[in-house]
Amino acid sequence: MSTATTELATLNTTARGDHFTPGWDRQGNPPMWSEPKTSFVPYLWKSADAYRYLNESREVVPLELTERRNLILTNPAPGNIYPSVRTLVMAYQMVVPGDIARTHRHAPHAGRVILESEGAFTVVNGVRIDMKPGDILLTPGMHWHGHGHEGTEPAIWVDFLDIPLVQLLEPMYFEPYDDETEFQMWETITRDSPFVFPIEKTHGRLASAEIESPFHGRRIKFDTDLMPTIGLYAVQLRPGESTEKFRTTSNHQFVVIEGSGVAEIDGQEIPFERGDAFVAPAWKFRSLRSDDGAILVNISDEPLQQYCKYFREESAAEAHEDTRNKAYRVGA
Ligand code: GTQ
Ligand code: FE2
Repeated sequence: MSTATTELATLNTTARGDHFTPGWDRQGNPPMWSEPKTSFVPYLWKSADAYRYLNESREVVPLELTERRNLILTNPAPGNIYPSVRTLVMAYQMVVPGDIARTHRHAPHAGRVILESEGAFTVVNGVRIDMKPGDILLTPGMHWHGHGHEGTEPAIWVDFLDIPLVQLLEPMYFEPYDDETEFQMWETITRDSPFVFPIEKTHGRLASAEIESPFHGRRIKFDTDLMPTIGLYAVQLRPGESTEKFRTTSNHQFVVIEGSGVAEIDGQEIPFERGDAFVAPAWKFRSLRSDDGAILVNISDEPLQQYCKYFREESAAEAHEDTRNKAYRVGA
C-alpha cells in the first residue's frame, strides 16, 4: 500500500473510532436515494384466518395472560417484527361477551373498523359508543378508552394505530386508568360524537360522492383533526368500477367493510372480500377494481406527508417522463 492509502485507511479507522463517519467512506450506506424505496411489501390478511386464530385463542389464552386478544398484522418485509406499513400498524381484535379490555390511554392515535359487533362498545373519555359493523371509531392519543361487551357473540374489529411513527419520534406514553377501577364507566351513551363515523352516515355520504380523481375513485375523507398523523377515508367501487394505476409516496392500509374486488399492487393481484385487510406500501403502483361493488376503509399517512411537504403521486404514464421535467402532483 502506498503511504497515502495507508494514511487514508488510518484516518477512516481513527475517525470512526471517535464516532465520525467519513462522508467519503460510507461503506454502501447512502443517506439519500433517487426515488422512494421501501422494504415493505403488498400483503393481504384474510379475515377467515384471523377469525379462526382468534376463536382458537379463546380455548388456550385466558384474558389474564394477555393485555388484549389481538393479532397484529406484521408486514412480511425482511427483518420486520411489528408494523403493517412503515408508519402504521393494524390488528384484528376480539372481545368476547363478558370480557373487558381495561381502560388505558397512550400517546399513539388509534381507531378501529368494526366487522362483527352486536352489543360491544368502547368508552372514550367517559362517553360510551356502541359499535355496529361498518362503523369507524376513533380513540385519539391520550384519550382514555376501554372496550366492553353486553351481547352474546364475540365482537371483532380491526384496530389501526400510528405506533410505529411514535416509536420513531419517541414521545411514547402508556398509562392504565386506575389499579382498583380497571374500567372507566360511562356518563353518557351516544352515536353522535367526533369519535364515531356510523356506517349509515358513511353510506349517505358515499351515495352522493363524486369520483375524486382517477387514482382514488369515489373517496370520502373523515375528520381526523384530533389525530392528524392518520388519514382516514372510505373508498367505494360501484359494480364494474376501477381506479387508474398510480403510485404515491404515502403508505396505505385497507379494510374491506362491504363486497369484494381485486387490488393490483406492484404487479400482484390481491383478491379481497369483506373483513380482509391489505396494505399498499409507498411508491408501489396500484389500482383497485370490483365486479360486484365494494366499500373499503383506507387508513394512510397521506395528510402527514402532505403537511411535511413530502407527498407526491403520479400515474404510470407520468412515471416515464424525465424526472427533471416532471410537474409532480402534490395533491390538495
Ligand atoms: O384497543 O386500545 O390493537 O391500545 C393495540 C393497542 C388495540 C386498543 C391494539 C391498543 C388497542
Ligand atoms: Fe389502546
